[in-house]
Amino acid sequence: DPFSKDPFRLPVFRINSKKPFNAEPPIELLTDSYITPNELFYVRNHLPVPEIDPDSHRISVDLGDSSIQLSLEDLKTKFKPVTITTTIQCAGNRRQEMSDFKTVGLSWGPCAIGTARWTGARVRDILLSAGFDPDDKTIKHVHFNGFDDDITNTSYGASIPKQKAMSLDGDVIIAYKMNGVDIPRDHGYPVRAIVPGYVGARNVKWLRQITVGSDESTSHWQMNDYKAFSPSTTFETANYKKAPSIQEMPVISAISVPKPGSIIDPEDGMVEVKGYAWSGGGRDIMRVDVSADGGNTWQEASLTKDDPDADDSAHCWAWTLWTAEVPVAAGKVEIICKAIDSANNCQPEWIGPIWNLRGFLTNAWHRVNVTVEN
Ligand code: MTE
Ligand code: MO
Repeated sequence: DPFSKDPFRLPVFRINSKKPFNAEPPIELLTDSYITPNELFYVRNHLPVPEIDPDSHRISVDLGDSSIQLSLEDLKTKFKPVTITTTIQCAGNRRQEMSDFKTVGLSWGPCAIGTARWTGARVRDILLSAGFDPDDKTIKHVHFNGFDDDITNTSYGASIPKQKAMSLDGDVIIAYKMNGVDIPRDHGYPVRAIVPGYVGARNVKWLRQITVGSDESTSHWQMNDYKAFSPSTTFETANYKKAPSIQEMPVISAISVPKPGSIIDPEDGMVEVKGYAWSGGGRDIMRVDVSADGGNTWQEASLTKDDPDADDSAHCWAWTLWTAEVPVAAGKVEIICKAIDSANNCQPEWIGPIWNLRGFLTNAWHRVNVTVEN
């Protein structure tokens, strides 16, 4: 069993797949704290968790005509450490809502998302120290390869635009700490790429190699996965070559309290609703609206954000937690939330127009059905 060396996980996880391990924390715990505890951070593995000896592990930076090997010690001592607080979200978060229709993929609820403080070295600094010429116009992508292999000995890999990797405030780092401690094995021990504001899939765990190229990574996960299609595209007509890779993520929000199916005893006709909101690309959340009457009236939520002095970033990479007091009538009630980001992007009302056969990027208004007592 190639998965026999996988680490221990908390039993509270909602497991979507055991081998490889894919699990999300329960919704009622997700927004309990601004920073997601490491042991509650969702796990999305495509392959067995590799066993890596931190002393002998080397990250190979291959630039075609030159190459350097970095030990963990090199990474920690030769580059200025930076700490970046970012939310990471899987492209399949909330896929379950699309599965009324035909989709392929793990049936994620709304908790394939989490926020952590990551400490590491900037990819920009690493590439420059390896002799990379940022003005080389032939290079357009930076590739990351992991240490986790499949049966054909191909490892997990992904790439991001050079622009993002080399930008001073793109905050792409090779992290060796997650919330101040060694990164847990499930999350990439000893080192992983952190690509803030981008889809989870580019945050390559168990990093063993950084390369550059004129094209995107040829990895299966860059070429034939993590691409969205029109609602009318079928498995027969899906053209993966033509479809662009998902990179920056759209605006999303979700309700964490109350839980679907709850029976609520309101206080003075009001119910407290909580949740998260996030947008990709470093965009902040400007507003969250909550309704319990089908969208006739909306309450503005109060927002909790990251401490702006906590790290070196000029952007808002991390989520906003929110709370709203919403008037409710007795009976069956649907509570709805929607967020607006700093580019005034809003969420679509329902999943119909954004449905895609892979079930990616579910960011429609989030709806929770409850019963309100008299
Ligand atoms: N990196 C490697 N090496 N192998 C993987 O399977 N999964 C990716 C990404 N990096 C993956 C990986 C996907 S799809 C996501 S959503 C995130 O890691 C999940 O990170 P987490 O498990 O720390 O939450
Ligand atoms: Mo993912």
